[in-house]
Amino acid sequence: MKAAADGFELEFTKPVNKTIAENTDTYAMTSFNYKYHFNYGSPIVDQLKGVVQKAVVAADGMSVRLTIDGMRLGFIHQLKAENLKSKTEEKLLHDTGYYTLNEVPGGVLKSNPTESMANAKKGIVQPKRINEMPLNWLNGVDKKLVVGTKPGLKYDVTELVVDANSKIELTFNNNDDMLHNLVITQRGVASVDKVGDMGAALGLDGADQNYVPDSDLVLYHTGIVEPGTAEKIYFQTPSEPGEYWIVCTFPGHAKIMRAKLIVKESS
Ligand SMILES: [Cu+2]
Repeated sequence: MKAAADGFELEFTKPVNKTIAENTDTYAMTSFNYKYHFNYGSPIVDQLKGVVQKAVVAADGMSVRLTIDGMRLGFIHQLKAENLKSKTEEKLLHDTGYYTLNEVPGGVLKSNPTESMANAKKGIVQPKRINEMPLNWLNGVDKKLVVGTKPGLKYDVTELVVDANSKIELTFNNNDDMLHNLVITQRGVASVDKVGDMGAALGLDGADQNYVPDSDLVLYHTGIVEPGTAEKIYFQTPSEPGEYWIVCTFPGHAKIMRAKLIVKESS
């Protein structure tokens, strides 16, 4: 794995299957950093997905040149190619590569920013919206939850029960014909009331931040989910058991559109 100004070049020991290698969906790139430098096992922070725009296979099939949006200097880049095979149908011995990008050939990084990076530049950073499973969840998720919507400003659940400190994948399906989001708030009904009020105060100017107020009372959230679409978020449940809330902070919805998230002492 070698860095280029706008992507990576992958070299192989055997010619690759051209059809698979030319498909950009074969590759997944994520960049991240560690919270504390040089400390193995330190938490991963600032994880961001890149977008593979182009994959060009060399004539001899021994290398692939990827053009990728979202590369970042100073970050560790993880590149996965789980389904890549050789011409003779063998899988890769190591399907994941890591590269710390401190500099690029030519000196100037030419990788285009992704949409989330462009938003970050505009000052909209929403670190509590985590759409990719954190790389350090080595054993995957503890529980998968699915929440849908119903006409009349309703989620299709009134109550969800989870263990404290568990790793959750939550899929929010908006089957309704209106815009909605899903915000998890701090313990207690006073917290959800306050977050609702703050969301309402953002008014229609809140679109850039998905109508989610910037507050410690917000634990995790999705973006605004369009009718007929879905969004997945990942979060670790609080360590303190109790009644937390799920609320839609789209203007006018917060008073009615709620569900309870009951956190139990972990078993
Ligand atoms: Cu709503």
